[in-house]
Amino acid sequence: MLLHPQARLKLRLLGRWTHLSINRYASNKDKEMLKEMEERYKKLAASNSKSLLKKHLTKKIFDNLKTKTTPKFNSSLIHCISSGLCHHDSGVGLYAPDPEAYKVFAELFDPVIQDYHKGFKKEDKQPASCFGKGRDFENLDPDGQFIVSTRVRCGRAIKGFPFNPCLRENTYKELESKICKALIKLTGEHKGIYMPLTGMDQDLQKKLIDDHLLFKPGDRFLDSAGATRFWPAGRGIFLNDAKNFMIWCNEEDHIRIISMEKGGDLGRVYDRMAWGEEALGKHIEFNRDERLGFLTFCPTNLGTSIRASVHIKLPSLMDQPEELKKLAEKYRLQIRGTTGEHTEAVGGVHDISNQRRLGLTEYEVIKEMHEGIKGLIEAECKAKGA
Ligand code: ADP
Ligand code: DAR
Repeated sequence: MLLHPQARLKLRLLGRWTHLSINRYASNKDKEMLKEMEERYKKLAASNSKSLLKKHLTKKIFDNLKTKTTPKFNSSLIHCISSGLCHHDSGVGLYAPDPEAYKVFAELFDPVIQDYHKGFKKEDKQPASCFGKGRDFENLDPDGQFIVSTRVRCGRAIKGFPFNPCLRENTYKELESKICKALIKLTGEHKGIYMPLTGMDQDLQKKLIDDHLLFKPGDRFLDSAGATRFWPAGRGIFLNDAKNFMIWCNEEDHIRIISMEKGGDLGRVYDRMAWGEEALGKHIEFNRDERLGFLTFCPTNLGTSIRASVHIKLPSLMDQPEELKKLAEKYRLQIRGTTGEHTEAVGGVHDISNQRRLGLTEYEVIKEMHEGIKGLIEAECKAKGA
């Protein structure tokens, strides 16, 4: 049975997630792999994909980068673009296999970063962290008319470690062990328990996912990016006693720090995440770049790496998709479905969050999202009254 080309490529690329180097391209196998990457690139270039990879990976840049590798982890271009080559419906289609990739493949990363983060140019620099105070952000929906729940998360990488395509089973477990040693030191409202995915009861895993607490397995974009190998080794979730603070271990990033609760109290949810990040940072050295801020696997999460979202019902606005799209652009908001990225809304509940994470302080990111949601609620009330 002939494998579908995409599956064949994925198996070949994933099957060979060894560290390719320039001289290894000299071997026949790697010449064949380079040829296959070029064929897949041509298909993407000829497709009607709307991904940022397609938009910014010109033939000139492709030829300049196709045999480059990163010095410490020997990552190559295929490690960066495999997901976008496999999935033309990607929004971005590009990941960094290790921290150095942002410099070695800057010719591709910089235009994608500038586009996604709405103008962060290659000469720009992430401002110093400034979390501010959550109390500055009042609850936008104290009567609970629109906002079902609020969530604020950030991603963190542990200094010295590469990202998914370069991780082996033992390094996933080493990362998990480092993270767990820090988690047991959390106190107060952040105190809780760590549950590894390995051996987790399937009903418990489904409940945690259904309650939006735990990540879903098998994301096809992450799979093709080499981010699901050795699953579920080294993956897990830390949950505090009140079930409103979570830490994800080795999903897409080494660490995701998440605060979430019913209702619209953004300030309280934000403070809980910020204090959790500060507490964890006392025991783990996060990887923060001078120019790009906190480094992450995906360039969309660089800088503050903060995504602040509401699950919200805006029935009148949802009936005017063009108006909603214009407002989302005006307020720099991203609209996702109920169960996260690349999903549809269920029961009229959308996940709406800030788009920009880089080029702003943490406080400014939350302020931008807070003002955006406020604007959407005002527009909804106007549309309802119309
Ligand atoms: P992220 O990249 O921030 O983790 P995803 O889109 O992958 O975001 O969503 C992860 C999970 O978080 C999904 O189950 C999604 O439904 C849930 N989620 C996101 N925002 C909210 C929110 N405001 N309230 C409840 N669940 C949320
Ligand atoms: N699915 C990829 C990722 C885009 C950004 N979201 C992340 N990193 N979870 C895409 O290109 O659509």
